[in-house]
Amino acid sequence: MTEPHMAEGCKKQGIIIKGIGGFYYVKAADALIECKPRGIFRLRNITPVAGDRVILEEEHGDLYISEILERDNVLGRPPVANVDQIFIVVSTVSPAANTLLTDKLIVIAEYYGIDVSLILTKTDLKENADFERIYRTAGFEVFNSSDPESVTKVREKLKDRVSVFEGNTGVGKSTFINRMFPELRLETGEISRKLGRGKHTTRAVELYECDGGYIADTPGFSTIDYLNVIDTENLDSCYREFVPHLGKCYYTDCKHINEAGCGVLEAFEEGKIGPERYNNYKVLLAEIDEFRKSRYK
Ligand SMILES: Nc1nc2c(ncn2[C@@H]2O[C@H](COP(=O)(O)OP(=O)(O)OP(=O)(O)O)[C@@H](O)[C@H]2O)c(=O)[nH]1
Ligand SMILES: [Mg+2]
Ligand SMILES: [Zn+2]
Repeated sequence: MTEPHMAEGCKKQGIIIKGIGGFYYVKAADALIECKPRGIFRLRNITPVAGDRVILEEEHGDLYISEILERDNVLGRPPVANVDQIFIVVSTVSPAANTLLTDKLIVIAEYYGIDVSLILTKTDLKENADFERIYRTAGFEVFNSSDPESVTKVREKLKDRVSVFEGNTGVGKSTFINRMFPELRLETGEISRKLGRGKHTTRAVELYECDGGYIADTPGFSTIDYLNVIDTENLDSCYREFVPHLGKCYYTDCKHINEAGCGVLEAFEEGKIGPERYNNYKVLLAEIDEFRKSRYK
């Protein structure tokens, strides 16, 4: 640990809550400190992000970010570091639930080994039993916003952890967080108005302290990110219901499309892997393949 008072000045450790226009807001002990990073980060092309655990050092009376502690993980656009768990929020209407987009967000979480659960919203307007079934069968916890206990159950999972809420604009991320923590009064918006402006209501990532942990409301995550993270070699291991069958394939580099002796296809034919997720896997595999070829040829 750092000494509270050192010869060259004061050092503190904290966590970046948000970054705006080159300034960072760092929560250290009970204080919220506005500061800038040392110039060395720019020289090394390193950008501190929300969720980073950092060391602050005093220089000429001001505190600067002098060190970024090793990250457990860092999610892409918008960037957040050291994420313990992800809630993917999906609405039944405006916008309608889309399993392909959902899978693109899920595979990133699976790739990094981050806990991931789903929240289905706007079920008061329309239900989507298929969506719930598809993801429960695949092994995910799916919370339904109409279930009176959903708010309590999700809130219990937030304790002492850094949790990120992601999903398409207008699905109700901020609304759901407000239901758990009304005191945050996050801005929410009418979808039609937002689409008209072409803007997200939530504009930047910000971490909020809650129950000993932090939650990040985000303006949605880019579903393009998965292309930069995942390769055709490891997509299968990001489909959790495939994992018990992966060792059974005859070919070690099996892609589970039409190969003989494929354990995944066998499980699919036996109904152990659902058709929606399996079809999405094939679409993602083709997209990744296309992307890699166009980039490396
Ligand atoms: N009927 C109904 N409306 C909801 C529900 N959740 C959210 N909404 C409405 O959907 C609109 C968008 O909600 P937001 O919470 O702003 O959505 P968001 O996901 O935070 O959107 P961005 O910040 O743009 O990413 C608002 O008008 C909400 O009132 C729900 O469960 N039921
Ligand atoms: Mg929002
Ligand atoms: Zn196979």
